[in-house]
Amino acid sequence: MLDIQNIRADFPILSREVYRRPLVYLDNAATAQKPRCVVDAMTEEYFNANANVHRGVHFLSQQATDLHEQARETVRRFINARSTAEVIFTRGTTESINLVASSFGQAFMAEGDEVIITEMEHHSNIVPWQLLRERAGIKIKVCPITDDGRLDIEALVSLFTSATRLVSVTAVSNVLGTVNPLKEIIAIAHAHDVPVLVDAAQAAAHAPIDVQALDCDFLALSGHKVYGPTGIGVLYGREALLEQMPPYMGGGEMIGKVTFEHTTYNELPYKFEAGTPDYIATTGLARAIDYVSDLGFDAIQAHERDLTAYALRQLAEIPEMRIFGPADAAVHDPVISFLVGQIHHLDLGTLLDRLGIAVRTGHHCAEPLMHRLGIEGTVRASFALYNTRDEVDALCAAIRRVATMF
Ligand code: C6P
Repeated sequence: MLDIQNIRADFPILSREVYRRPLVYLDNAATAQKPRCVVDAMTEEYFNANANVHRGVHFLSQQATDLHEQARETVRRFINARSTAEVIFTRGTTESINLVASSFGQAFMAEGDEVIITEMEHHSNIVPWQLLRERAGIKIKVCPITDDGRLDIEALVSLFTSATRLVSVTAVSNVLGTVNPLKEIIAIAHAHDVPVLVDAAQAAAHAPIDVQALDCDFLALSGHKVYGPTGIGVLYGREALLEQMPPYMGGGEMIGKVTFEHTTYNELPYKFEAGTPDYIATTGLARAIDYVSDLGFDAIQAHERDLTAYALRQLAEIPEMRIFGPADAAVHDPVISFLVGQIHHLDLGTLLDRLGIAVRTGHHCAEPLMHRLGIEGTVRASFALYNTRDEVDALCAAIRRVATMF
């Protein structure tokens, strides 16, 4: 069991007020709040060990490099990659997917080749493939979802052709909360000799990731959604594939030897890490991973599942409530999208904010999914390990109060 009150004390922002009301922060799918230890680790490095990494022979540079590479090892353990060569630091999930679209696309995709994505993808897993389509003439195939917000696996199977080169799928929908059956999807793709990229942006804070057990070929995540700093993310890639892919960006760090005529590239993972990395953020990310790992995913999942099931039940009792996504809490991460009667999502979100409740409104960077659902947007409440049933109650009471105004 998590000791939530103690945990909340680790997150100073949770005790602030907005509009003279206690903050109820339910926008964790957009970004999670940070425990003090993450910010402290970064401050400590800035004040005591700040120097550029991989470049200097001096003491501080060695120390900063050690911290940076230890962080890589922490990430490796967190996702169970075989080697740190498979752990590339990026700015976040968006950059990780762009890296694959660009570099994998250049190495393995030509005109007429196909990538399969799904109807529930975030724009970050749609637009990079459209850019590749413009550049290289690839085709994008879209796996539909069922009416209750799950992937239509039969339809997915029928999308494979001899031209399919990659499946790129989210682990968890940032709108519907749907937890996708990744192992099944990956097994289907591999049966066609097609690699799979997993967008784990919404998954990483809620369940353990094991890239070897999943057998995925690429996996992208963002530090800021796992209680870590902004501006840092990870791309896991299978070494054999990464070896065959060209660099994404050119510059310092990613090179072996440079002449005006020719440049050789650094070994993995540095081949994909041009320029000074955000080594302070990697320290923060490692500390966040330690924090989550110390609490343990068993306890985190038990708490968040309870919260999700409770929230689904309580919300469903509100008159004219429409919840999108699976009703089954077992395949539902703590992300709940809803609409109430004819109230516009923006109005509802704005009035909830005035009552101290932070939720997200709009299309959630998933416009094609909104089209599929036949709506413009939703209100989205998303929970983290520090949220409580009392906060769910506060949300429901506030929704009821707003509904009476309309
Ligand atoms: N979703 C949300 O409020 P970045 O911005 O690179 O850290 O993550 C992009 C991203 C990719 N995939 C999924 C499934 C996501 O949910 C996100 C980020 C946030 O839903 C911000 S739009």
